[in-house]
Amino acid sequence: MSNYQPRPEHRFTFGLWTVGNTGRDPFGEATRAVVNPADSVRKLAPLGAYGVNLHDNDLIPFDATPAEGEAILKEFKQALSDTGMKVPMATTNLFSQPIFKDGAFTSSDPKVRSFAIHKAMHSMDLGAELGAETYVFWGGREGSEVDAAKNPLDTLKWMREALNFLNAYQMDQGYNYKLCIEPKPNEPRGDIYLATTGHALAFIETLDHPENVGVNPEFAHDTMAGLNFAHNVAQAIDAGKLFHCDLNGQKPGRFDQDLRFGQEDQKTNFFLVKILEDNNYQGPKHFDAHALRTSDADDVWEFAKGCMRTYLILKEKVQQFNADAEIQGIIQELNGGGDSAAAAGFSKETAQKLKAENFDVMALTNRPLPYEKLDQLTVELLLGVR
Ligand code: GLT
Ligand code: MN
Ligand code: MN
Repeated sequence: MSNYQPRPEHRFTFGLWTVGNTGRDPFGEATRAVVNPADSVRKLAPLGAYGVNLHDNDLIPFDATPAEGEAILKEFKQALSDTGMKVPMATTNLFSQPIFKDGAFTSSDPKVRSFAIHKAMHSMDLGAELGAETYVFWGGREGSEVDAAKNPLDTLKWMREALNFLNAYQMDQGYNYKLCIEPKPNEPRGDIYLATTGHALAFIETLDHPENVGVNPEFAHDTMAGLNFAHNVAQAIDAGKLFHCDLNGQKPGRFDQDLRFGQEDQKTNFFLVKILEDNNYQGPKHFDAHALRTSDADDVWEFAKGCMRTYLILKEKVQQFNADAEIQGIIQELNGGGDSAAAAGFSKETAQKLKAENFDVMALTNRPLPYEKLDQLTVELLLGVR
């Protein structure tokens, strides 16, 4: 079996909204037909995916009657049990309906905020029924264009109230969800609150149960903010907060493209896969992307295969990088110097000793840093000539 054959143990997942994307954008209508969620499950399973994720309304339309909802759920559950596919993550659509045009948890209307929490509780029930273990909060409409309209400190308070309430609800129900905040800097709002992974990490510590809340960072979102996604993922791992990860492609300075994983910037993606693999990240690798608007229904499955295959190719490159004697020799030479005086912690004695120490500043300044050589070796490895 080829090294690039996806298997369920790789824990690759796709949102129903990703392979089900119809190609609609702000300037044009759909270019593909609506996909039945049960069909997406049956298509993804033989490709080697582990599962699908969903918003409440990806599966059960907002205006479905209870009887219609039941029938859809039955068909979907049948597809899951026939294929062995899982639903590891669920989330709430708090952005499509016009009632959320000025935010859900951060609407200035308390009734809208209450409705958003009501909708999220029902959606948590649905996710739990399907076996989801992670519950994501992407605040797509939680933002502003007119800063005179609301106090951003109020919006943080409202967001905190909602997340505390919903976490208490799910604990009370015995659902055992891990909650994740998914940050994004803008789009569809001019500015979205909790704009980046770092913002979310800081906010989580203000919640009632920070231990139960982590992040679901997305490559495209932090890249839109001009940030280094691999660095942000590292910070989430360091904080013990990488509960889930959204992988896709994005060019900086563009609209939210949600491109196939690895379509752009293979070097950053290589270091992202390296961070995940070297740190034994065990959560789902969720491709939150969609096929290009130009794709037909068949090409959508090429898109899905491509996301998983590129991840596995980069994983193999990581193994090659970690085993490359020349590359590892340079890294060892650069980083093998041991600890600084700070590593053992502060004491009056060590501080005094350090203050009295004489440093050979010229020698330290002139230590060789062969970064050109190291980066070229990395590039050659990635380009397949090494
Ligand atoms: C939407 C968004 C994604 C979020 C999804 C979860 S929906 O497609 O662009 O990044 O992960 O709500
Ligand atoms: Mn996105
Ligand atoms: Mn996402």
